[in-house]
Amino acid sequence: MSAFRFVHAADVHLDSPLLSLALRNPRLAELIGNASRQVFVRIVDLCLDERVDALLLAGDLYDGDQTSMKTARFLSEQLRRLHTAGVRVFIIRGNHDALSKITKELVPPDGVRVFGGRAETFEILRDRGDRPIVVHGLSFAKPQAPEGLLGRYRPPVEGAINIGLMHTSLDGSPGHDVYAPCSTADLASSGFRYWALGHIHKRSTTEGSCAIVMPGIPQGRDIGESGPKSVTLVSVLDDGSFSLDERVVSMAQFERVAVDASGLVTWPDLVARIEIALGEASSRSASDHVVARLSISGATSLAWNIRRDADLLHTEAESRAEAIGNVWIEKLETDCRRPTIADRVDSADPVEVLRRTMSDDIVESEEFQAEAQGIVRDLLSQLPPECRRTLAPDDAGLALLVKQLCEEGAEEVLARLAAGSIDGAR
Ligand SMILES: [Mn+2]
Repeated sequence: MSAFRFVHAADVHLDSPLLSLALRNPRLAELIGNASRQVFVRIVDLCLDERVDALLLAGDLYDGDQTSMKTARFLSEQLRRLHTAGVRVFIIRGNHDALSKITKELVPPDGVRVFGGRAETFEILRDRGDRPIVVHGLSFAKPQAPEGLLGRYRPPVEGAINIGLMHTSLDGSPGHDVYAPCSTADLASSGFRYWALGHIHKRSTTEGSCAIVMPGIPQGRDIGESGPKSVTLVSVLDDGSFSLDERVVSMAQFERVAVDASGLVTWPDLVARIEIALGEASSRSASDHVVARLSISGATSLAWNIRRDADLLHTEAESRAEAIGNVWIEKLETDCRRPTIADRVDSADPVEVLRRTMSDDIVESEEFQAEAQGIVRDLLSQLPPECRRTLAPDDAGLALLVKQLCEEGAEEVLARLAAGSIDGAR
């Protein structure tokens, strides 16, 4: 009895454009820009190293319209490596690479099966006496798939181990478009042994008499796709028993890195604390690179320096990240405040007195509010209507906007005044 082994991946989104405007660092943009290809090479390497029988790709292999001949050529080269090693490839198309969308494609080598817009089955020839393996698949014909697809699949083949590929948003999550909706309960009772799913970029697995696996995107593209990313190495025995092995393949992982600046009084101490946090994120990382979104918070007398010199701190963080190696700063967010009276700061501090005067006496007054609202109204009238509606949808929205702008303005003024007086602390 020999095991049938395969790798299941989905949502590779080859050569997808960079989503994050924060990737302004050209070297970081290059790293993330090439990562989808490098990760696909890793997936192929994994198939060859593990000598698997097949690779299953459950949709959105291409990102869509941007697909160029270079992408097609790259993919063709990689598929050929698998073909040469005798690894079969099963591909379905998802909403990004629906059959109607991808026209510039090279003829795949033998052994690569791209399922069409009608459900098909494919039996894998095995040694005598081995239980048959039947692979089922169905591609998105068009980018939209509002109806569930499960009913269109062929029934499971009796006596065989049935494996299905499906691109689906499952039960869906609020606020997201629905693609081929389907419940895990329906999949579990379908008589299939393994469902190789794609579409949702976050990994999830359900094990039991039917294994339902959503491997997630193998390489995150922005902070919304944070953490290590993986594919699944599956081994199935003739008695139907399965083993699922998550294999991290991501080149770079996005991570939120929090730095608590509470109590810090000198700039070098702050930089040192940032370096420690980045070093820890790097040691925790399962990928080669960490792309960090630094978030600095807490009550510190450096709050105003941080606010005024955020660009300098960003550069400091980048330089520390570079010293650690394979660590990048995607963005630096700061939400620090000066220690308040409760934190035992001298309430006679003139800057503190000025802050209270601005926030309690001036900004709160009706005359000031009326005048500020007039200025903001004038500015808004010069913006396109859609911007106006987003910024201030109604009178209450306008009042809120003015309040926020005043608070930020007051903090800016104070930051400049206060940081000037304690620059010596750096
Ligand atoms: Mn999709």
